[in-house]
Amino acid sequence: MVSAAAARTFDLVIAANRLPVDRHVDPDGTTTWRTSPGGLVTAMESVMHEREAAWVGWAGFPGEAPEAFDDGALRLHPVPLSAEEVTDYYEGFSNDTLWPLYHDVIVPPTFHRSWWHCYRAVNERFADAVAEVAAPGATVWVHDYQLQLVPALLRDQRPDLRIGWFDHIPFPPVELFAQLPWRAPLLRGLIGADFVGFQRPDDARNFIRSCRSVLGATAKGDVVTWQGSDDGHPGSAPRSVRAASVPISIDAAGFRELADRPEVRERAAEIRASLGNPEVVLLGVDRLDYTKGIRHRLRAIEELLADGEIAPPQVTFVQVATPSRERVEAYRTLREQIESTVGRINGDYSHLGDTAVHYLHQSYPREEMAALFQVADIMLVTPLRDGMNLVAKEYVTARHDGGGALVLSEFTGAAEEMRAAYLCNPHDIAGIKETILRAIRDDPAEKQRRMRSLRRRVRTHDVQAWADDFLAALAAAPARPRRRDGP
Ligand code: ADQ
Repeated sequence: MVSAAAARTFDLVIAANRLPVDRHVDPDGTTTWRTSPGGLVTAMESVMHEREAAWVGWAGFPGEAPEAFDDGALRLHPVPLSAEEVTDYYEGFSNDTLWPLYHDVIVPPTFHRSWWHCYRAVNERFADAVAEVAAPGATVWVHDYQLQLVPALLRDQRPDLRIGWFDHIPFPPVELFAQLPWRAPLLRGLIGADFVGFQRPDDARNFIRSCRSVLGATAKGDVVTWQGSDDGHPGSAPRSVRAASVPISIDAAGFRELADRPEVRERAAEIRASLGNPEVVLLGVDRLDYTKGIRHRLRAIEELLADGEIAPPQVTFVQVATPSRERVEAYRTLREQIESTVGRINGDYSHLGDTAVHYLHQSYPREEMAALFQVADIMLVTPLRDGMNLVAKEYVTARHDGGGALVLSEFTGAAEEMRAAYLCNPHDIAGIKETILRAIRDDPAEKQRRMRSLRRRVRTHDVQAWADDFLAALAAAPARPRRRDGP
């Protein structure tokens, strides 16, 4: 169902689970929309300027969707979700089936047929909404695991469109993907695209192997060809799709400028003083998610305290854990585990005025995040599995003073590019401990050399480059784009 206001059509259409704005209702009942902070919005702004573009997504609250409206040059098309759909499509199939399955089954995925039916219905609604607003021959960029059926559903209605899909999270090895009862329709959904982009080359390879093994498709290089099917289901026509890695990044210039502001530097000094001016501040910043390895990290910190290798007030650990998906059981359990572990560690190793672990379960403005990064002598980014991890890129960018050190899990997309970090296996507690100590004790010149190299990488591969590379690959697909350094 699309409102009459949707009669305008656009050459570029973005489809993502969420719109790039959040609704705020003031006490007097007036509604305002504020741009949500985040890399995707910035990246899209940079590709959408000078182009008429529309963004199709959920407005973030259940029930009837508002009419389409303009946000600057961007036309926003809210897609409605009922409360039941939020539970079944979003919290259920997206976050309790696909999310754990695509992150190495760190917790067991839940399979419910009713969730799948709902996921399909919501994907159909998104495809219909995009079909309404896309101009003839338009480019459509679909984002992420919540909308994997959209490419084929859209292709069936609108064969004239150029359709791309980008996967922000890992794509699992076929041995895990094959567990999914709906593996075939999901892949058929994706191969409706002309180009599918992934964070790492391994993710693209996993996708190609799944297409071969599950659908019997053939692959030549990074192009998958499927002969189609006569079963009449969505996405039955023969297709060729190219799959390659296009790693996402941050708005490096913007974040550097933010971190350089006098008020941010002053705030950093204030935070350091409030921690008692320790010699070494260790920092973790993550959404409170079981993929982020927070429990393993705390275990390593607890053992370092027990071994007497680190102790407050000289060394202190700050863990920022952003509230996340609190209606999903696995996330509630994780929060309890983490908070009881932090309580135990502080009970055993803190003294009055000297806290071993500072734990903050809150969201902060960008300025505060930049100040925190500047305080961190050692940044701990140790997910068990992560599509990319933008925190690692934000950290090195914020430390343009030349200081700091990054401890980075091998199982992040970021590790593929950020080889100069102190890499570790996040499952290996002894290994994390050793890597943290090495990062603390290494020669300052060696640390600076590593940080310089990391900053250069992020500066030259920023979010603008990511968006440009994706769109160039989409325009040329299934051939490779004519760029030397493109995906
Ligand atoms: P996420 O899993 O959300 O993203 P990440 O890439 O680290 O993970 O991005 C988190 C963002 O939230 C960062 O910009 C960070 O600064 C911000 N943030 C974290 N804690 C915050 C807090 N307390 N207050 C305010 N801001 C906070 C998914 C995938 C990743 C992939 C991204 C982008 O899981 O692997 O890198 O999408 O593709």
